[in-house]
Amino acid sequence: MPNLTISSGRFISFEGSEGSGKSTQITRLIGRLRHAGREIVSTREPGGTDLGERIRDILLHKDEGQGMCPESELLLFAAARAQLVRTVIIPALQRGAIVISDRYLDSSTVYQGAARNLAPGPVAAVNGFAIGDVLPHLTVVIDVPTEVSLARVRQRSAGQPDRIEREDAPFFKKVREAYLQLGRNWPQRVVIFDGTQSPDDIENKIWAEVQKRLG
Ligand code: T5A
Repeated sequence: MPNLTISSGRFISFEGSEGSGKSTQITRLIGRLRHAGREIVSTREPGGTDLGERIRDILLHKDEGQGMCPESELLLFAAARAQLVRTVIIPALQRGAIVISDRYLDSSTVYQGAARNLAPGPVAAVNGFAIGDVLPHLTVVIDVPTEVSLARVRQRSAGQPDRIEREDAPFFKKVREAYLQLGRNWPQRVVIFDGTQSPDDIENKIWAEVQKRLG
């Protein structure tokens, strides 16, 4: 949990495979929270700062990112995260805002750890160095079968997938399994939602969980 000096705010991260419906649900949750009169800071990973957006470009789109080794990939995601935590997330939590992040440390645990097969110890150490003690109060994982995820991405990317979207189905099956495992390992923080339900149903379930857990 975030430390005492920033405990007045609330921090929610969204996780899940490509196309699982994170952005859709983040937009809906923000609408509900704004209606309730709270300051909302919405951000994404990799990105959310000038530096982070440059790193995002290298990680996902630029030619320089082709052939990147998993270790470099882990460290670049962590560099973007470290900047985001210190310049955006901590100040917002200190103001008492609700921070909503589209992906956070769990993405590195799952993509670079489980799917790229980097050892859990170093991945956790790098994650810890990047975030300090700023853990989300609630992590929403939206789970969809890999075939659904890939079909949605194919439809959206229209033949121009980014570097990670070009990975094969076994890679994304590992991603899905690792998220489900996170839900089993960290039930106090990580809640899994069935992303094959209608957007309205998922929205209502997430809202109920947010109210229950964050008050
Ligand atoms: N990454 C990231 C790492 O490897 N390590 C890290 O540490 C971090 C931080 C980031 C990439 O970087 C990797 C993971 C990723 O590969 P990104 O561009 O930010 O990628 O994209 P994603 O996070 O993958 O998000 P997407 O935009 O692909 O998907 P969303 O946000 O999950 O899905 P959304 O809401 O855009 O919906 C996708 C489509 O599905 C429909 C929507 O209308 C849309 O068309 N949809 C539904 N359809 C039916 N039923 C529902 N319930 C639906 N909900 C949405």
